[in-house]
Amino acid sequence: MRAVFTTIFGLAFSVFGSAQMLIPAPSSTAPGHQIDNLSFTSYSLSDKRLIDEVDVYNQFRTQLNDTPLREESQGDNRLVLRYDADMQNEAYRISAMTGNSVEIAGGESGVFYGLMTLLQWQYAGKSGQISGGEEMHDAPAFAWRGVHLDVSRHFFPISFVKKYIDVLALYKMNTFHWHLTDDQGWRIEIKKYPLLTQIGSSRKETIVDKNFEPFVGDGKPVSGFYTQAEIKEIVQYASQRHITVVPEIEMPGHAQAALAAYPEYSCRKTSSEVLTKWGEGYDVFCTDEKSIRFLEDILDEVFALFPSTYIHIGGDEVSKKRWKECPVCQKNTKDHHLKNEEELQSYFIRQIDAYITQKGRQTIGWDEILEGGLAPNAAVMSWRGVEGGIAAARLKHKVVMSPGTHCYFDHYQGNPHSEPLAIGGFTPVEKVYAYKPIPDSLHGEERNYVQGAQANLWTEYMATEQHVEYMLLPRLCALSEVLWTGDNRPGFADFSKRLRGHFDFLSGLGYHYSPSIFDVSAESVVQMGKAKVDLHSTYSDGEIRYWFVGEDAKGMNTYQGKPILIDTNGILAAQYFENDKAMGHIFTQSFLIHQALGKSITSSIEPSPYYKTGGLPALSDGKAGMMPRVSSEWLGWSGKSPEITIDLGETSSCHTLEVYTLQEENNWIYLPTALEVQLSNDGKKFTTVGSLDAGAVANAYQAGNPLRLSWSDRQARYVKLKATCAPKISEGNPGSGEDAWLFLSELALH
Ligand code: TNX
Repeated sequence: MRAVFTTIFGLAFSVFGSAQMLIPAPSSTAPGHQIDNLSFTSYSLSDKRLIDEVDVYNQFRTQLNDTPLREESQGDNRLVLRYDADMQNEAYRISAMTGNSVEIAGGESGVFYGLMTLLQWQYAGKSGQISGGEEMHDAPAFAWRGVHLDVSRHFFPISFVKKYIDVLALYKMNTFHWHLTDDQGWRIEIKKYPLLTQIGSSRKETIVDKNFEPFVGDGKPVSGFYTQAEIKEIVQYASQRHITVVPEIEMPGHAQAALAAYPEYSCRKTSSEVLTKWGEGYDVFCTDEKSIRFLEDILDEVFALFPSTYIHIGGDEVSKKRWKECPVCQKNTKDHHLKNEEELQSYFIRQIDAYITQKGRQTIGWDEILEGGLAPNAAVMSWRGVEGGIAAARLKHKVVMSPGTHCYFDHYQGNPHSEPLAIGGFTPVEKVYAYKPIPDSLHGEERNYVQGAQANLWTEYMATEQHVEYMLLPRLCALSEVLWTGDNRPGFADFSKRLRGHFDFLSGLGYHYSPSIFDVSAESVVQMGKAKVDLHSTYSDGEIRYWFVGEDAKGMNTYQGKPILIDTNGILAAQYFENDKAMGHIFTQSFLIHQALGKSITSSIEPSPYYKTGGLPALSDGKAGMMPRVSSEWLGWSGKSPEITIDLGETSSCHTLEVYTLQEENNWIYLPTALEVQLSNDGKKFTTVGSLDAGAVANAYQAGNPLRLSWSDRQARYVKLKATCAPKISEGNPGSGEDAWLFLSELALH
């Protein structure tokens, strides 16, 4: 009966129409015995231990308002589960049997994954019940299929941690990285050091949005931690779902909550407070013996709670400020012939690594642990890009990839103008799907060191459970296919079709998700003084509707696939609809129609390569930067004052230049300290017609609105703007001593 297996590309899916719904896509299927429907009433087990698997499966059935299966050793419509000793741990096979019964055979974890497949097969289809007709053979591409959760920045109760683990299991992830400690809160009970939670788990308030300077707090004290009993419960819960919980205890940095409780393990021995704003504190663990022993004691309790081989010890973003001033740390540096604080960090981590190794476990840390020399047994989690991972693999150390570019689920997943506030970045589901965990620059043996990848959910900007789910889903689905199906995955177009059935499936299970995949995107070009806009949506079953904000009389139009012509200032809005139901967020883009639209622009100084998407033409493309800032809409100059010239191509009359600029001092972006407009007919001799000094700029600036320079009507072919960048950032401000940035998005001439 076992026919020739085909890879996912050559499947006869259309014949049976079942595996279409599965995420991650199975590695191979072959036509099998046909069954008429997948509505089982009973199960039978070849091994008593499999009852754990059935319990989880039944729990999902109950949540989906279906009745749990009961045990029955014979009969039709039966689910037969058995271990197959010849199969790899995570592999499974599903085959149809006579009498509408189905058998799942698999390795130790494989049977469970087979059940998760079956569950999707039964409930993630559009119409509920689907008939199956394939024999499926499935196994993962990668061993580390991870998702992390930061419970320090915002605390989440164990009920939510369980719900989170459930959805990881549904998508066959096998590692839950629990970020339990950080500057903003210590969340794990340690019996030997009760103050860690008595003091370290509470902070007096939390920063509101991004109000760093001046600081705005919400004035609300918060606290929360997990007792050891609760932690055991979670470890057990995860294990029943074939998920390993990897605990993270941050050291030597990100330790301010711990040091608020036990300042004797800091360099200055003075008490600091649990941090109330995001970012990292200066207070880190001292490198003295006493502090190392303290951490070893903590690790002893961690070993007892978590059976995981890997223990994550953080190691990221360690401020070296205190170590530089600390006599003990400086003595350590000298005594151990260390060159600098990076080597001192390595000295610290090596001792912890030795302890973890001695206890039969393995260290994993963020890629900073490479600095100053990698500890002998440590694995590396590469987050600052993939370079750390590449370096570690070349040193023959195991690696988990988690680069910010593809794996940071705290980044925006749609247009920031319509998404809830996030830390920044842009990581839509399509980008996650495109991720390749093994970098091309690794060859042969080196490639085997890459264990897999992991999504990170840092919760600075996720205060609620719903918001965490929104950031996780559906990006989790994409990452699960990257890691499970690997290079055999069938592509984003196919994935996005399968994903459709999962939205209702996830809602049915009570999860929130981001609908950003339904959002409309736009591309525009300028032609003959007008903007021509094309709209696009991922799905095409429904239609895109568009309208102009504030012009209700025009009402909604259905986009017909032909460019929309815009010849007056306005805000274009668009949204994707299916059966009259709005699906994604509303897309908006403000268009400015003016005399310099599409005209050639030159600058005495090119914008910085970091902020020049679209290049100088972006200054005359009709698109003003909107709030919050999206990098692609702005050009930036660092510490430089450009002279920008617009060539209108012919002499024409003008009277106003509107300059779209930006003030975001937290991000080192300052208003220009002077603006001057000059006109010319020949491009050589320029006459000044308007200017604003620093005071006038500051007075006139309103976020989202332009600065206006006007003069009485003049004929000119060339219009020059001289923009003076602010001086170096002054003391006491973020980025003090660094060059200030000047940002421009549009120069609108009238
Ligand atoms: C960097 S990723 C951090 C975290 C922050 C995160 C925000 C890493 C190892 N450290 O402390 O929460 O950026 O994206």
